[in-house]
Amino acid sequence: MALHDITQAPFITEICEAASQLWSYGWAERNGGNISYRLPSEEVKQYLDVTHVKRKEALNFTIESLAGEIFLVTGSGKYFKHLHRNPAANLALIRVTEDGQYYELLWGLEGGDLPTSELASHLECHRVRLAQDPQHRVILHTHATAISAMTFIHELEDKKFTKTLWQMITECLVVFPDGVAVLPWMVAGTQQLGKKSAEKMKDTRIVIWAHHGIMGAGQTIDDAFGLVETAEKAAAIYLQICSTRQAIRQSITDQQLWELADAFQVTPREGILAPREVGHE
Ligand code: 2HA
Ligand code: ZN
Repeated sequence: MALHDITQAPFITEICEAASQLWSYGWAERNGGNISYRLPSEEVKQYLDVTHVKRKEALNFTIESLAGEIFLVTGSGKYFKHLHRNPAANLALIRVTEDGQYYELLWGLEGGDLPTSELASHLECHRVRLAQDPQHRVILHTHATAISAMTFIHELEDKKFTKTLWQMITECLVVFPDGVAVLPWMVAGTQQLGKKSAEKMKDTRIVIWAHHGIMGAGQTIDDAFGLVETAEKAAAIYLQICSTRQAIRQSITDQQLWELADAFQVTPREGILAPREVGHE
């Protein structure tokens, strides 16, 4: 079977478009941010001889449950604003080996560079999200401005942070009823950050890294991006309210959030809203 031109593959176009958008939002300064996209091997086979391995590198951790999985990932040190100009230099298609200790480079990184510095976080989060949702495909990390700013003034506690976001715009509870998780500051690119993020991703698809950025998980790039955009919008509103130095006079009440959850048939993460008022069941 003749192979199609991989640079025209929808998965390449999608990741390049997302990177350009993240940059245009101001959330991907310099080489900030990284994306990984799990691809079924049948899809990749239309563009590539997947038996041909360009190089094999140690992961420095073991992740057996992802054995054989193929990921399209952004390269370490690569600028999102330039990704679309040369996908073969800026992206990598990697496959986790059967023992879960190495990755095989199938395509990309033509300059000899490495996959994203946050590979440990990405793979750990994929492992956890996949266990929750077999349709899971994407982990997206970006330096979302308002969310990062909010981590300087808001308590870094999952439930409180979630509730504040839910109260900012109606959309939040509907888009992320599972809430957000927040991690204290940690060194970027470490396995510790990966492990802690993955622990949080058992219960939520959004993990905020204090004074750094945000991670979103989704079934598609749009899905992960949409989560991040929605949380970021709410954070921007929160900051604008704070900057007025006025006391909040009214906001969406817990009872109203329950009504919203009913209307959109979502289940708010437990322990965040006060119990429903009697008579409003
Ligand atoms: O530079 O965003 O977290 C890439 C990053 C590291
Ligand atoms: Zn980052």
